[in-house]
Amino acid sequence: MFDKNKIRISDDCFLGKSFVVTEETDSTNSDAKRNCNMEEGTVFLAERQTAGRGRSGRKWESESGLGIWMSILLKPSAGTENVSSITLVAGLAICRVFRKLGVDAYIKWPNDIVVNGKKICGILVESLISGNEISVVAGIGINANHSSFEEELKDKATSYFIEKKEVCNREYLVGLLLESFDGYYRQFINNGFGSISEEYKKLCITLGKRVRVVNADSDYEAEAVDITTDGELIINKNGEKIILNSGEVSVRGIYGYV
Ligand code: BT5
Repeated sequence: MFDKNKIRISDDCFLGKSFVVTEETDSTNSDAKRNCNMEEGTVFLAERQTAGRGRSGRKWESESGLGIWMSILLKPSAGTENVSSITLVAGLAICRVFRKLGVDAYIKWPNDIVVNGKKICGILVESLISGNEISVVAGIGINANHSSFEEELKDKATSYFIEKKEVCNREYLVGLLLESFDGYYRQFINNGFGSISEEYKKLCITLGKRVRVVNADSDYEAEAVDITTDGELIINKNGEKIILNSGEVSVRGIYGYV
């Protein structure tokens, strides 16, 4: 079982002031939403999610004991229009931690971390408003110690264990993630996404790629060319410049998953 007492974070890290760890839950994002009256920075972790969620109602496979299924409760005072950038802030923070540990990670805009063309981590940011307070839940799913995946995921998912060929110390990784997220999140709150967008772009594997853009009422190919200072993706569709907000679309690779 995940041991919260083994998580090491510095005193000035405002994330992870308290932890709620459960053996089984439907979704840690739902746990965080149900407990949005708790203090900012509370972290919800579960060994197993029975209804782990991806974006747009997709399912997130959350096998018992093998992953880091975690949600962080945030209470930004910034307007709701900034909420979608938090997905990107989390992605950058996570990508940096993997790289620090020697895992060759990149960000697939907006919410995936990929290694060798496969997904090691997905991020689901959700928000809710109660009274005049906005709560944002940053849900992070990391495949830590999977040695294989079921048929449906085996071509597009990977894990820390598969990539590094060593067991992932999940408590250690959670500590690093919270420290990293804390730093980038503060920068974002104080100076906006523009202050970290150049760093994001360097690690964004989507840029320069031909992508398929899929949303509720369209499906087309385009070239991913840039990221705005608000974290939107700029694409070129046959000479037409289109700006995509992360909440609206799914961007897929033409040749494989990335
Ligand atoms: C995501 O959605 O990638 C967001 C995943 C967020 C999961 C965390 S876990 C803690 C918190 N609690 C929750 O309930 N959720 C968050 P999306 O981009 O829509 O990707 C979903 C797709 O990823 C699925 O349709 C599968 O193809 C694939 N997938 C599902 N489980 C996966 C896994 N464990 N590893 C890699 N890919 C997976």
